[in-house]
Amino acid sequence: MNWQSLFSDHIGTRKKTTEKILIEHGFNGLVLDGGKADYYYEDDQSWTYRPNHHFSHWCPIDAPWSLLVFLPGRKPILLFVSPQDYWHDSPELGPEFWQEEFEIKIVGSEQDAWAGVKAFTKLVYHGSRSAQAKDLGLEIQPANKFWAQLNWARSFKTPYEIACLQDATKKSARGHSAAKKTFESGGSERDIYLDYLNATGDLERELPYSSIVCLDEKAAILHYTKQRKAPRHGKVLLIDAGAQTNRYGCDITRTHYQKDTLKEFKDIVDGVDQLQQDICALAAPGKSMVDLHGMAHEKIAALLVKVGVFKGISESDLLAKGLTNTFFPHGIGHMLGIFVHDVAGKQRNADGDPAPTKHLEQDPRYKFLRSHRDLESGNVITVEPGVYFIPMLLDVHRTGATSSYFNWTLIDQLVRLGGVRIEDDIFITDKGHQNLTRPFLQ
Ligand SMILES: [Mn+2]
Repeated sequence: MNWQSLFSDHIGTRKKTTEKILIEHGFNGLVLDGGKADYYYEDDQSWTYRPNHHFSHWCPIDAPWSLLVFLPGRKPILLFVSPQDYWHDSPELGPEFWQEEFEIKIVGSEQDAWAGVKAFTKLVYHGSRSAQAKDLGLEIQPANKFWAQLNWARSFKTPYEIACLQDATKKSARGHSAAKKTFESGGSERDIYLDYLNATGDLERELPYSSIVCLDEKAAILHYTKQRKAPRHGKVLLIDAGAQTNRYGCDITRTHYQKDTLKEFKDIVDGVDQLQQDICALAAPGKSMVDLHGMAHEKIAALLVKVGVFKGISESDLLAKGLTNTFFPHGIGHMLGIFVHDVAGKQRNADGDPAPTKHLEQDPRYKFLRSHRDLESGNVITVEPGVYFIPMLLDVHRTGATSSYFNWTLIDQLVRLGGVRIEDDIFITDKGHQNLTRPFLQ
């Protein structure tokens, strides 16, 4: 992998795109804040640092308190804060592949970094230290369109960004394989998670998002993050865990079962795995996230009828009555990149006009769909259908007009097994798509 040339092209694209946006809005330059290394309230212990997202789009390292200044026609300037301090290790510039693209100025303090932007005028600032930025005369509230345009640019990935996601996926795939083994040998959620981390070689603070490791009924809690020490010997494992490279994170979910798990549940896991791949196969320019989401509901309706969760009702009636929402209450996927739920998912265009599908936010089936975008070459999305047995959502149907369609005897057994989700990351290309996950993890 030639990171240096990939990164050089990536920065070339950033400069070109950003220059155009700055000129359109009458700014001379952009200041991206590396982010704060903040403390817990009244404590001398700090939060896990994470750089600001637009900073990470330009610069792959952790650089608390640092500032990146881009002035069109020049190399971007990195005012890198590296204080003299024998209590803490100072931030480091890290790998060399990116450094040639910047004019790097090492400064001793936050104040010195701010002083480094004083000489310039008409700069726009992105970051959370708006008071300091305002004092220096930086613009902190440009037109909404300005941020929309920067965010939109994030959804067209460069080859460098794809290489980062692939590298992250390789690590995460090692973790997922280890997690499966630990589950099969009867490990607890905690055992499984520690083995996941160990196999990736990364620390928890280096992961892109809080890992979801669920045995059995906990798989029905969409964002369950307890990682219990007990019980062991689960019948089902749902693990949603990623890894990062240069601050780009993959987002992968797998669901595994033991040989003696209830047959209907195993059929649902295999069925979701199949329909997930069928939906991935449709991902291409010209399709939209709304299409893929609708398709998932249709396929889930068919699966639930086939397995016998529903009885005496056709697939089309199931959909018409909104009954698949009970079992698949989230969206088919989202934009992926620096944020796990990346920016611009609901933009229709670069200027940030809302998608014409905005009305779908009122429709229970589409309410939690995080992106309504028409897919274009360069986008990276997740495809993550699921089927869950969530007591809170099922209980609504125990009485009333629709109750007789539900096979409660079976459902009560399935509730103990939680749910299923299968998630891959998909890169949309001119010709269709490339699955970024499956080459490394089945
Ligand atoms: Mn996801």
